[in-house]
Amino acid sequence: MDQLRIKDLEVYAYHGLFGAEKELGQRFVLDVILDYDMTQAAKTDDLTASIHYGELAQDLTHWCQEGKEDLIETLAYKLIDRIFLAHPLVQKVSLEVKKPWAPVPLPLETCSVKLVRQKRRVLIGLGSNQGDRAANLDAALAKMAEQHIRLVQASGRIETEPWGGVEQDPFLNQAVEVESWLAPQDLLQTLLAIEADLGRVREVKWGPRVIDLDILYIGQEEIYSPDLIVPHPYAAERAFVLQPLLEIAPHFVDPVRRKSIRQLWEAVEK
Ligand code: PH2
Ligand code: MG
Ligand code: MG
Repeated sequence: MDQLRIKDLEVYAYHGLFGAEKELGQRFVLDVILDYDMTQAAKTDDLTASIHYGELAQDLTHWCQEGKEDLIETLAYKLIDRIFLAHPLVQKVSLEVKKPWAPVPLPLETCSVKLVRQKRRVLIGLGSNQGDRAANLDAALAKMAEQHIRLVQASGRIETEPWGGVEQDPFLNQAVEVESWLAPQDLLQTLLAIEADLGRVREVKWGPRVIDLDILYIGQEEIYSPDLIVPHPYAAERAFVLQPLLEIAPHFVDPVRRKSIRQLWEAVEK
């Protein structure tokens, strides 16, 4: 992908764990690389189709001087967030924050952290079978939008019989495609926090719930970790997942089963 880079922008700011750092301030040096397609700007010679590096440098300077974080990790994370919000065409941000005057009494050149975040397309399954189900799905989508999760497509909502053997009320299910720069674990934690916010308590496995937000697919990525498995391990066995997915992503190919949503839907028990 094409890249815009601002190398070693120096900013005087007040981040640090120690009181003296927050009072006296020190030098911070930013090395930022933005990935986005520059074809349109190059062919039209039009800056509005690209990003003005002078303005970006000004913005980074202001954003860096706005707060006082303990950690350069926090500073980098917040700066990346600001960049993605300000420039929707950016697909990936790599940001190194260096602190050459870090309070370490040893002969080093600089201490730094580098964070890299990229936008991903994610398919999420929503379900509710307690309370006002439609209002619960609405509230979950509204909260996702507040949390760096941009809605791209939404299926209609369908009423489904409970799957999994627990006797309970019928569900309202939906699937959405979203775009987010949150790393997969961060996205999972964000969705779990939204579930908790909406009053979900975890009692019975596969039991009744106010809201359930499941990561079904993250592009073609495969993740096997103790708290997150992607693609969702039961996606292919659940008509209540596949039917709404069929509406928004019929040709999406499950990277593990190597079948399209349409093929999975045709094979699932209904
Ligand atoms: N979710 C479950 C268990 N069973 N059945 C339906 N119909 N819809 C669901 O969303 C659902 C379920 C666990 O997440
Ligand atoms: Mg679920
Ligand atoms: Mg779940």
